[in-house]
Amino acid sequence: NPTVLKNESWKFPSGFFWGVASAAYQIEGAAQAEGRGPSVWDVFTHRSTSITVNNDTGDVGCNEYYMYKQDIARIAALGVPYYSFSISWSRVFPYGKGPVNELALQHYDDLIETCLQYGVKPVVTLFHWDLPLFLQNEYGGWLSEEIVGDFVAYAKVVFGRYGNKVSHWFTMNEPIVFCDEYPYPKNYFSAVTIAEADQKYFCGHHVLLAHAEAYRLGKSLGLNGTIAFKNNGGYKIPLTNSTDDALAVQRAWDFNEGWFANPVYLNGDYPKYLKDYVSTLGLEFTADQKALINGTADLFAHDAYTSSFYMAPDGGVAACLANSSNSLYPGCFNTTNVNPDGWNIGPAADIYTPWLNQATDWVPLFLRYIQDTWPSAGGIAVSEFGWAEPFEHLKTTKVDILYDPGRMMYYKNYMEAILIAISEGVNVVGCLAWAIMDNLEWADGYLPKFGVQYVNLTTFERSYKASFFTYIDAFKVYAEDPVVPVYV
Ligand code: PNW
Repeated sequence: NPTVLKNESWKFPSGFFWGVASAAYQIEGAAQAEGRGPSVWDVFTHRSTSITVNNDTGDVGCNEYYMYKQDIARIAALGVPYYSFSISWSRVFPYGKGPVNELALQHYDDLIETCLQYGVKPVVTLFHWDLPLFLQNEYGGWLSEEIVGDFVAYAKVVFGRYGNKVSHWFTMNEPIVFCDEYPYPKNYFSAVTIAEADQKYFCGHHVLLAHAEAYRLGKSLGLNGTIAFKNNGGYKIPLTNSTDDALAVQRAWDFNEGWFANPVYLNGDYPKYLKDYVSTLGLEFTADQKALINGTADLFAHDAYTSSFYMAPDGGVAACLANSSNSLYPGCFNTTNVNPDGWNIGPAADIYTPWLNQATDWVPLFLRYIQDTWPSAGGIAVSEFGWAEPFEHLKTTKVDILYDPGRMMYYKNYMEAILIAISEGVNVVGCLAWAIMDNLEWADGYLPKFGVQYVNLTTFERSYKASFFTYIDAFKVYAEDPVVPVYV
């Protein structure tokens, strides 16, 4: 029985917010509908040398743009209380800025009203990677500080329109991912004069300023929902107890989570090891900018899928730092999923998703690390977690597809891990399972399956997978609040 946990007195406290998540480009489709402008992802998926698996695109996606009423009804019928989705910037502003597209705003009006009608609280992300193409072409997108004003103008329209109907706002999804790959998707947009390896740090700098300005705007408008951004990354376990591995682990935190978390949660500034490097690029915040950025999140939202071992590069950290042509420079840390005895850190996910292992044993330590390192009065939300079932993309019969024991195990163990963390005093306030349904997994196309629902990409019929019930059962058994199915 997947819902029997270790200690039945453990509880998700009253008010714990939980649900399922999606992102606009991955599910909406309707790429040409109702005045939507192109985003960088439309170009990427349509280029002649497309890098997406099978030349897959988001043109039609899961057809969610036309099926959202059914999608909301389907989750409400299981008692899911929160739905996290993103708004497409290039629907609202087809050119990224300038004229507002009223049809797009009406679409999201109805999406949000439908949620509320079904008792499902909307959780909204403003930017989940689908940058309006016009802004990339005009000034290099996130590489230019010009984007700060355009992002805030977009935030102003969305905040103004949907205001207090949204319980939790996220400004950005995973800047580590989209800046790391900048210009995301990589190797397409010829960019400016900044060395390719350094572009991500310029992106990150402008993300922090844009996030902070949007947060301050939201507060000045008196929004009653929380505002934060979605950070991401796995737990980092030293491969050995050597001092060089310990140093490499700290460098890895600084170059990943700390890149965005230190400025927002600690002091408005970059963490030490990252700062050493980015200051050589002239990326330093003024005193006013530090004051602007510091404290601009109401909770710590982390997309916390997995864990990995981290270690010093071959030859050691110091030698790597002395050699800027080392492939691991400037981070100078390395990572592996296999420990020195040859054991994998946990079962591997789909072969298209090599960064993901089922390593839920570390989740309580991970959540404690976040709480101790970047304290947030609003607690921690696991804003995404999920599993790409091995070989699920090869299944052909519906019976096989809907039985997903790997994902059932992942959610069962993960929910147990959150309960352990809560029982040990970590303030975990919510979690959002990725994803509401199988969808476009970016450059990997529709092959990896992260959904708790299957989507037939020909008929667009949706079907619940077994793991969806495992996830919900955790709340039926262990939540102080009842799970209430809603039918309208
Ligand atoms: C997230 N990693 O991306 C994104 O927010 C989703 O859009 C995506 O579909 C989902 O996870 C599954 O991939 C990540 O390398 C990409 O650790 C990479 C990593 C984590 C999350």
